[in-house]
Amino acid sequence: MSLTEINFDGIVGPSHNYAGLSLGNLASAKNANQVSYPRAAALQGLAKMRHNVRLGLPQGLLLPHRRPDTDWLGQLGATMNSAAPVPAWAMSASAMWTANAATISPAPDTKDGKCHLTVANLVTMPHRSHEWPQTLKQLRLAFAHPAFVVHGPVPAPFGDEGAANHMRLAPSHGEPGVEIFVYGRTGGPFPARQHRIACEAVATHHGLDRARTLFVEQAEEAIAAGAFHNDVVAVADGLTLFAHEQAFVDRAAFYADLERLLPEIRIVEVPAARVSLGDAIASYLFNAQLVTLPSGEQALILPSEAQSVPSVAAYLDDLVAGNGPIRRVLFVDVRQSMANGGGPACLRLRVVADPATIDPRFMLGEEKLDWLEAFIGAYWPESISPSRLCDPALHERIWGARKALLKALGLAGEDL
Ligand code: SUG
Repeated sequence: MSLTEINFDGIVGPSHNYAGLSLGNLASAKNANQVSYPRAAALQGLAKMRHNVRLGLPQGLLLPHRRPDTDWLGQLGATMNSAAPVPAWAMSASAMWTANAATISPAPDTKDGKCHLTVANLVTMPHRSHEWPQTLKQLRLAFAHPAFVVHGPVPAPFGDEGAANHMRLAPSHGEPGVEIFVYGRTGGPFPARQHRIACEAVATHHGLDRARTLFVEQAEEAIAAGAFHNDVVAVADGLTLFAHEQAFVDRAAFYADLERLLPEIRIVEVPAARVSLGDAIASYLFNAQLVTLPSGEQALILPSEAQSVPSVAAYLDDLVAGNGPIRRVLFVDVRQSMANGGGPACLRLRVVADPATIDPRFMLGEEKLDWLEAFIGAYWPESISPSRLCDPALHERIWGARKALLKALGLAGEDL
C-alpha cells in the first residue's frame, strides 16, 4: 500500500446561494441576499481542482446534496412554503465545504491500522445539521474498501464540524503522526461550533494513541473575530504548523507539547503585529491548502483575496523570501465560495490513503474535469436571486441537474 494525501473537493451544488445563515461567519452575513452564480461557483471549484491536479496532487470529489432537502423538511413537518428561514435551510449548498464532511485519522495513527472517518454532525447551524445522512452515504460508498472504517456522527448536542477543526502533523503522510483536535468553549457573541466532548469521542472511535493526541482550545477572541472554524486561523501539513499568534488559548503549552512529540516540528507563527486577526480573517490567509508537492517542497494555495490585503501581501512576500519550510505561494479564484466564508481549505477533505482503495467514481483527473466543466456549463443555473429560492421551477431544475450528474458519474443506481 502506498499512502498519499488525496484532496476530496465538494462539487458546488446547483442551489448555491447567499442566505446569511451562519452567525459568526462574517462573509456569510455580509453577502446575505446577494444574487449567487452557481455555474460560476462550480466552475471555479473545478478550476481549483485542475490547478492542484497539475501540481501532481491526487484529487477526488464529493457530490452536491439533494436540495431542497424535502425528506428533512418532511421530518420537520415543513415545506418550501413554510416561513423563513426554513426554506433557505433546506436549499443551502453548504455540503460543498467538505472540510466539514468528516474527521479523518489515517491508518498509521490508529490501533487497528485502518483509516477511520467520522461523519460530522454539524448540529450548530440548522442549514448544515441535515448534511450528515447524505454525506455518510457517500463516504460509505467512496471508502467501502476494508482499508477504511466509516463511523456515524457523534450524538447531539456535542457539535462536531469535522476536519476543519482537526490537524495532523507527521514526518510523511504514511508515518504515524500527532493528531490535534481544536475545540471552542466560548466565542463571545458567536457560537463555538466544536465541542471538546465530540473531539474526544472521535479520538476514541478512531483508536488513536492518546499520548500522541492533543486537544487544544481555540481562543475566544479568534471566534469572536470571525474564525468560526480553526482552519480560518491555522493549517498544518507534514511537519509544518502555520498559525496566527491569537489562534489558541494557550499557545505556549500547545507548542511545547508539539516540540516534545515532534522535535523536528516547524512552527510558522504569524504575529498579530504583522497581520491582525481581522486581516487574517478578511484575507483567509490561513484557509489555504498547505501541501507537499511531489518535489518535496511545501506550497500554500491561497484565495486570490489574500493578495489584496496589504499586510498579508507583504507578509507572504517575506515568507517565501525567507528560508522557512513554505517555499511557494499560489493563488486560486474561488470568489463565489469565499463570499459565503469558504476558502480553498474549506472546499477539500484530506484523506491519506492508497488511491487504489478508493471507489474510482470519486476520483478525478483532467479528462473527467473536462467533461464535468462542459456538464456544469449545460446544467447548473447561471444565477439565483433570493426571490427565487422558493420557486418550484428552480427546484425541478436543480433536482434534474443533480440526477443527471449522478448518472454521468455512474452513480445513478446508488442510494445517494
Ligand atoms: O459553515 N458557510 C459555511 C462555510 C464553511 C467554511 N468551512 C470551513 N471553514 N472549513 C459555514 O459557515 C453560509 C451559508 C449561507 O449563509 O447561505 C455557510 O454555511
